[in-house]
Amino acid sequence: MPPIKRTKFKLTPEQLLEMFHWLKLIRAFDERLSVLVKQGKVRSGVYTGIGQEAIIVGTGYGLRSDDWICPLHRDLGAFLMKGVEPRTMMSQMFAKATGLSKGRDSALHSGVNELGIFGNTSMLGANLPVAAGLAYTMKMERSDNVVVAYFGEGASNVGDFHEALNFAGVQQLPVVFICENNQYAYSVPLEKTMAIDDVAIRAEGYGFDGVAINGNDVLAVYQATQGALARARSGDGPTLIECKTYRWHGHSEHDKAFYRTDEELAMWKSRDPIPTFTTYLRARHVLDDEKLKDVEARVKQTIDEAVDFAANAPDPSPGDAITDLYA
Ligand SMILES: Cc1ncc(C[n+]2csc(CCOP(=O)(O)OP(=O)(O)O)c2C)c(N)n1
Repeated sequence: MPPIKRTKFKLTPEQLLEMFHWLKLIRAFDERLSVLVKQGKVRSGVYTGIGQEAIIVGTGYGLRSDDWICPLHRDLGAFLMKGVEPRTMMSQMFAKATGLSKGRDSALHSGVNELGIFGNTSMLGANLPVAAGLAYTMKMERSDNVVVAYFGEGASNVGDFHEALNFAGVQQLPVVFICENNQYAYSVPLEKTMAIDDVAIRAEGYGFDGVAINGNDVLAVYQATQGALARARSGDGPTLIECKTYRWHGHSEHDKAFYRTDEELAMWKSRDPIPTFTTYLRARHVLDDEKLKDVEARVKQTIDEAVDFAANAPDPSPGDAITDLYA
């Protein structure tokens, strides 16, 4: 048998194709949601991450099932990668009884303990001290699990971010902080919220490494994450990875994003992570027309099935409103 060709990160052609499938699936999930919002089918605010998928795939690929993630509002793809079925995620967005929180929240605050997904709250950055706390537990239990915590550059300006990084640095916690720097915090551009160019340099103030990378390059994100995970697992503490990217849609689907220019959007669309990776895979003979068609057909089938399932799923029953309470 000929030797398996691998990338320098030891990814086989099958694994590269799997990453490609994830990119396409997460893009398609968000794109369909965007349409469904306009059709009035979604009972939640929708904050798509279209254009930012390489960050979710590059960080999520290769995470262990007993690692934890702390996602924020724009990270629905991270739920999928960590094992939530697309039909369950779609049900969640439709606020159906088959969703994660059984139709009892505005869709964005659920977690799944069994899958290692910590539900976030609406307060920006509040997931980061929680991530540090989770990582502290892992350290106390002497496990080699890691927490991956996501946040936007806007969230890096709130106090919680700084407290979390400080604690993680002091305690050398197994946590990887992933900044999705998409250039805007709602309508506010980066230069109006920070006097520095790179969020990554904030890590230095807390005694650990920060690196700024191209967040639209899935392999660059994967490589940086793998290094950070290895350090965290071996007790060498946290890392901050700032992924430079751009969100194509408004802050949420109800935001027309008039605060930015068409030229700026076009420039970032030319850096779309999916065609870039497609070209790479074709050049390495990992992807051809037939395989591309196959991936696209599977993605469409998955999304169609998820929407069908969610649309036909039962609504929550009023009697369930007070079940699953802790007190
Ligand atoms: C503490 C706090 N302040 C303000 C808000 C309102 N808010 C929600 S999302 C958002 C912008 C977030 O920007 P960023 O952190 O860069 O993430 P992005 O949405 O760009 O992914 C703001 C200001 C909030 N939810 N919490």
